[in-house]
Amino acid sequence: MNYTFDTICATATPLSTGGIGVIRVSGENSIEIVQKIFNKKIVPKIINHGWILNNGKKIDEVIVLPFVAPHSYTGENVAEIQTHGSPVVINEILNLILENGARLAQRGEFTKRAFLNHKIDLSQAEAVLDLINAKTTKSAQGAANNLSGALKIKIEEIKTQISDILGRIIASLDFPEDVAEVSYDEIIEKIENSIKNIEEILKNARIHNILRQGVKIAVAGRPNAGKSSLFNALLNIDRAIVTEIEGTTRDTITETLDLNGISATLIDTAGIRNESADKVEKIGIEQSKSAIEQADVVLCLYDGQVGINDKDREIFELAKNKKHLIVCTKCDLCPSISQNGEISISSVTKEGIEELKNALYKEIIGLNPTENEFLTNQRHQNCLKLSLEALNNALEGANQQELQDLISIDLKAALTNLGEISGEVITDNILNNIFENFCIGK
Ligand SMILES: Nc1nc2c(ncn2[C@@H]2O[C@H](COP(=O)(O)OP(=O)(O)O)[C@@H](O)[C@H]2O)c(=O)[nH]1
Ligand SMILES: [Mg+2]
Repeated sequence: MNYTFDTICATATPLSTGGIGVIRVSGENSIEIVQKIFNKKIVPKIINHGWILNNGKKIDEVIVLPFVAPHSYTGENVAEIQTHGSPVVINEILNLILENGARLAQRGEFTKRAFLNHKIDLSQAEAVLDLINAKTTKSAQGAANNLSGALKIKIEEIKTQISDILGRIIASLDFPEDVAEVSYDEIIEKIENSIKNIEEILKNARIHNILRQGVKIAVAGRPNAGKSSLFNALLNIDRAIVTEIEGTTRDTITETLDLNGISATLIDTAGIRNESADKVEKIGIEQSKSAIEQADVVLCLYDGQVGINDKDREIFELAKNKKHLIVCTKCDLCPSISQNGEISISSVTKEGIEELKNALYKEIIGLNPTENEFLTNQRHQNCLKLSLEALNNALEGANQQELQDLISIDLKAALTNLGEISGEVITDNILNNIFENFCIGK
């Protein structure tokens, strides 16, 4: 692939008022270009303090950090300018840099160059994006691990296992006189081992998808069951939504909470006012229906003072095809009601709220996440699954003592698919897809 590395620039900080603004310039001429608008000689490897000038007019007092290739984020010459955090100043300096020969960077172009210049592999480039977008500490941690190369190292390990056996098969086929045929037992053992390793990474894929994307939790139940009160108790805020504002047209309200590392969006139904009791029940069911439809997990609430009746069952029925928990509310008013291991809570005394959070976590994740430091995204998972498929074909062939020539074809396919994760085997299309999700300036 041919890439032209002209000089690009962008603001690395949001274009809004702040303490400082950072402008990044990368490419062969980056330092020269910045030199043209800086009032002192830029010395590499030190912090350069001075003024940005426009035709002799002082624009801002700044710090210029020059990085000489290959010792920079992108692997190219880079000049970073720290300005005062004014959008007007940042824009003016950016325009000066553009006038002097740079062009505006595309989304993710700095990180893309870091990848193309072999500073990082593709899984690390994606980790940069994941880290920026992480919603909880846990997903940030996973991204940071990948950034430091955890996934890359693991994939390399599996690739080495496969390459070893593939290399020996090919050698014995090419030089039958000198190299002994590899035994089928050994081929089977090595393939099984690689399969096990890939399955291990994929095992937590669902959990990682949840960590990455978050979950939606509906709070469903009859009017007065205590939904809004629980919503507030879970969020730990005192927002006056227990009684809804009259005339509101939205039928659901959402807020996000960090549920032991999962980004969970809670969905509550809006309050109903000025309606007859019958109509209130009917609207309540409709609203619960709409909240449940949007959710991945449903909390089915009933008023502990009343117990479960047919109207509750009607609502619970709506959630039967989703993950759900039955929750008995207002337990401060009726401590003895809890039945069948259901969770009893009180939004007033906060009794049972922590238990509910733990139960929710378990319900969402299915089991406690094993210590698996590899955060995989959909693209990695697809590559891993394709590789697994090829390995399973190879294993079947080996079990049937097929010609080793044929087995080697599947092993090569398995390697190619793994190579896509790190970006060894990569097309422009895949690259563009990945970097389009970045922000400008990263
Ligand atoms: N004592 C007590 N009252 C509660 C509790 N949860 C809700 N309530 C009361 O029950 C009524 C209905 O609660 P609300 O959360 O608005 O129910 P929603 O219609 O399901 O949203 C309100 O008067 C709340 O103050 C609780 O845990 N303990
Ligand atoms: Mg309510």
